[in-house]
Amino acid sequence: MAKLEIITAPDPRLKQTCRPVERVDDAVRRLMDDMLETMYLATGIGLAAPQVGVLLRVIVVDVSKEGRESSPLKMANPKVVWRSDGLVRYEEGCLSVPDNFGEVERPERVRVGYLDRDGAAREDEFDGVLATCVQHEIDHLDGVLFVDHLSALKRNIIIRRLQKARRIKAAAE
Ligand code: GNR
Ligand code: NI
Repeated sequence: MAKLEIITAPDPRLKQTCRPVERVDDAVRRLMDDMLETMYLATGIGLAAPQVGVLLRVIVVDVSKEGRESSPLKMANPKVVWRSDGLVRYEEGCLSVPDNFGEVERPERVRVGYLDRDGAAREDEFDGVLATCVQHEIDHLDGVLFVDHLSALKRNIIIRRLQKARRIKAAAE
């Protein structure tokens, strides 16, 4: 497995609609495995392919607590096929929007269709933080970041902070 570089906003690649995986082949399996390693090293609970610059509909998720047995999910072409009427608010962060957080309201439960690491079609229902995380990752595949769910005011504050952080980093190089 290999560690990949995580790209941060504002980057045009994070705003693209990703294309579906045609077949879960060895290259897709390797991408899934590398993404999971990258996510663990960054101590994230999910990661979408565009965050490592690959514009394919692939996500990985593992919300298990540190030290507990891990339960990674690797999905190609994930799609929400059912969402609950009930909504929950959750404080979200994103590895591509470092050091910024905001409360996002999303369906409390979702049912998701996807292809697993063996290319088999599956459907699973998620709740709790897993439901929030899977929806956050699927958003990435359509070029949507959690800041896009915030008010324009909050979004602009975060975008300006990111641009400033980038300027400071560029000046130091
Ligand atoms: O690590 C992450 N934590 C998180 C917290 C609340 C809601 C969503 C997330 S996903 C995020 C990793 C990430 O950026 N995935 O795209
Ligand atoms: Ni994210």
